[in-house]
Amino acid sequence: MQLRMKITVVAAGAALVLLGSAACGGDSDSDEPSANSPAPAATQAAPTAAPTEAVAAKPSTLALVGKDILFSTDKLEAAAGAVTIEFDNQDGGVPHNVHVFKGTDATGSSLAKTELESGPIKQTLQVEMEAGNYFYVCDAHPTTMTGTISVD
Ligand SMILES: [Cu+2]
Repeated sequence: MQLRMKITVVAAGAALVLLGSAACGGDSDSDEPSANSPAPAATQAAPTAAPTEAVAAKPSTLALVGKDILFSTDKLEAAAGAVTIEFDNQDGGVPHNVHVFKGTDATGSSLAKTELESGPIKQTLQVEMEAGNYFYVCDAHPTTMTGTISVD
């Protein structure tokens, strides 16, 4: 019983001290050269960069350019699912299209194609693709304008 009373008294005293310092802290604080104190951040070590490289997600939209009677690439990669091929035929007066087949050549089943149209023109082709390999070709230039799409 006595101990508890003593603790209560000490606590009350501490509260008074806190109140007193708060009351006195008003104007005198402005004289402190707090702006000159060193910034603690300067001494902190730079965080080490995580060495793990994030695996880039395969795109679902593929850009393909037709120029000088060539495709801009003969290898594309896409994520399985709905794939959009944005074909930009930059050859003025030259007809191109994009024709997609299952497999690695035009002997597979035809999945989708754009119409043969003279450039400059932009065409969009949407194809539902499961994981696997696909082949694309321009029907007007099947010997020079071909490529494969790897989907997973
Ligand atoms: Cu072509």
